[in-house]
Amino acid sequence: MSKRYTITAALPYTNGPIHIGHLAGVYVPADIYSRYLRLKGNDVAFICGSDEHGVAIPMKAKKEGVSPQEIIDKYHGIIKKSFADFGISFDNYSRTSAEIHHKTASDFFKKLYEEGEFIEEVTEQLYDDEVKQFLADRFVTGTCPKCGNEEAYGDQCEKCGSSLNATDLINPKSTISGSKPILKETRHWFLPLDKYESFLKEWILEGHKKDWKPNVYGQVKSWVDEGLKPRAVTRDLDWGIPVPVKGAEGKVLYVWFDAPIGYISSTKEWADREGKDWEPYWKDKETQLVHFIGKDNIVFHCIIFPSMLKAHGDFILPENVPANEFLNLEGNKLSTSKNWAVWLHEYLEEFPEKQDVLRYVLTANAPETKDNDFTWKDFQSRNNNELVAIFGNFINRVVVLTNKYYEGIIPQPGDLTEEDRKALEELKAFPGTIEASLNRYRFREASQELMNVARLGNKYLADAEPWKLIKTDEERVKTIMYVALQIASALAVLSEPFLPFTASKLKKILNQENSLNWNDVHSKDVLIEANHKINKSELLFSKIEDAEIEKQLEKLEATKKANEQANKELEPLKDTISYEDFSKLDMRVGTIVEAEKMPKAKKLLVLKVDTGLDIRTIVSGIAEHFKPEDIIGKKVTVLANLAPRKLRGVESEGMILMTEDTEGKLVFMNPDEENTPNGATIN
Ligand code: B3M
Ligand code: ZN
Repeated sequence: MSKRYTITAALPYTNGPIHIGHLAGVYVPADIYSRYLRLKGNDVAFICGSDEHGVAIPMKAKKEGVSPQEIIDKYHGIIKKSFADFGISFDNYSRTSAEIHHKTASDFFKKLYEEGEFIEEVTEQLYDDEVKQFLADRFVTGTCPKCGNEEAYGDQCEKCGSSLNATDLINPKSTISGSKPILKETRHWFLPLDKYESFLKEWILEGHKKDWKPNVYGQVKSWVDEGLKPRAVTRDLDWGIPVPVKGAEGKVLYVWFDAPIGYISSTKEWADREGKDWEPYWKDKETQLVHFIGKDNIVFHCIIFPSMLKAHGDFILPENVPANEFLNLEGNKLSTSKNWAVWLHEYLEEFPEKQDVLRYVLTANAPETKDNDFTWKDFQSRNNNELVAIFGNFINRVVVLTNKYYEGIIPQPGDLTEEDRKALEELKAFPGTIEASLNRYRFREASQELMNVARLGNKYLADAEPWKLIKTDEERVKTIMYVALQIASALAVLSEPFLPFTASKLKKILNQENSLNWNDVHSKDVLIEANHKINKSELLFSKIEDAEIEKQLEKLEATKKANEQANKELEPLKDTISYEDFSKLDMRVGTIVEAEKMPKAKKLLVLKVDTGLDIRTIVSGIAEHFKPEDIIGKKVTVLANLAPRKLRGVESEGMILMTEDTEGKLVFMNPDEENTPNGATIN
């Protein structure tokens, strides 16, 4: 029976591009689910958009020295393109800066305001007196009162997932000026979450004990058990949706108030465009609403947004919120600021047309029940040993043999043997098996069941050995190839949610582009008919070589080094000296005129340096960083009155001044090449 579904995927903040963690945690599973539901003939609205409000945006703008509008335009474009490139099949991808969203969110607030659902209160909030600004959310960090994490934000601790008020933080610190905030009075509107405790208990804790994921259920339970507090839904900020109430000038809606309403506005935008009615997707009790999110968003989707929906009264509540845990990369937490990530736009440059490989690996290893690790080795081996060796190999054999024996025309089968029947029966069971996993949001399991369809095909062919039989029993081979082609055709349908690019290629190869849906694989005896002509073989997957993986690992290694360098503690300041002390140093501009390696010393070069006063010998420990021939002619700074000393028997008469770059490589403190003559002093 066809049902109506509204599937939402968390709205990404437009303060940076997206990486594999986003894809694995939210967008790939949401996409698999939506594609699967459509293939089952359901009515699906798969909804997303950019989250363009909140403190994250002006903060990023400040960092890049541009306006918030430029930031959201830039990243909205990049993110939207990444989703399209990876085949994330949103029915609509909107943005919260859209007019329709401002109006929808504003109306939502007004209704709650008019119905007296908010508490209006003047309270003391954190204020940065240096920059004259109230501090909330990411404008303030401090120690989490629940878990002790010293980098908790003013609205949430990302370590323990707690939802916080800025004033809960211990030792708060402004992220704008670094100063310690003072308390200052300001008027705000609060949603009294405590009023919704019994509703949440009944709806989630009693109603969804069995069907919600334990991580989601557990988080909700611990918050509700601790007792909920009123939560401010407005902010003193100049970026966001203005609070639509008299006397609220200069205030905007809290980003987590407006963002989830973005799901509704995006649905409206889609319906307007498609000539549909948006309301059943959000108001009809028969509609199944499912939110795909990461674990740090659980409180907002399971407590705050449902309380808002409940207060409003017109809307349905989510049927499920299958939040995922986090993905790590090579053992470390993914991090935008540390550049510890595989960025989607970069991946596609390095692995063009391998979107499905990444989709598959992220699904097969999805962080469903615990945090998981993405490694490039695993990526390579899943590609080479599963996609190439199992899926690709089966299809290739079937297609090549059909072309070779029958010029691509599917042969008429003879009587089916016991083995044939068994294989076809097993095949018919797969939609049900995969479905059972998908319906429980077990995408890893589902992806392995899909691979089992290809395994079934490989085993069938390996047992039947048509390539041998062709010499002795041509009639039997016709039946074998016919059966194998049924399996190939089923794969083209069942793989579509997981590997959409591959499925479409495969359908082209089978010359079967728009015919079958999910249930047909179970109910039809014939998926692809005798006498139908298929096309030539094309490679679905290709092997990934060690060198490609090495390259990725080296890239990460370089990132790690750069981070270490950036984090390196600066050397503490030395004791104060007088000007007299300083004036004792005789530093001069010089030019390296000769350079050679010191025999049997790895680190030392013997240099001849023209100091303007003389040409002298200086032994310098830079041999691991420079080749002698590359530095001849180089302008350098020389400490010329350093007492001479012998190094490996060579008297060194001075010192070349050096520093280190961000990667730890030595660099010369070299003066302007052209306009500083040798012998010029440095004061
Ligand atoms: N913008 C995503 C995040 O926490 C946040 C989701 C909003 S969903 C309504 O990165
Ligand atoms: Zn915490």
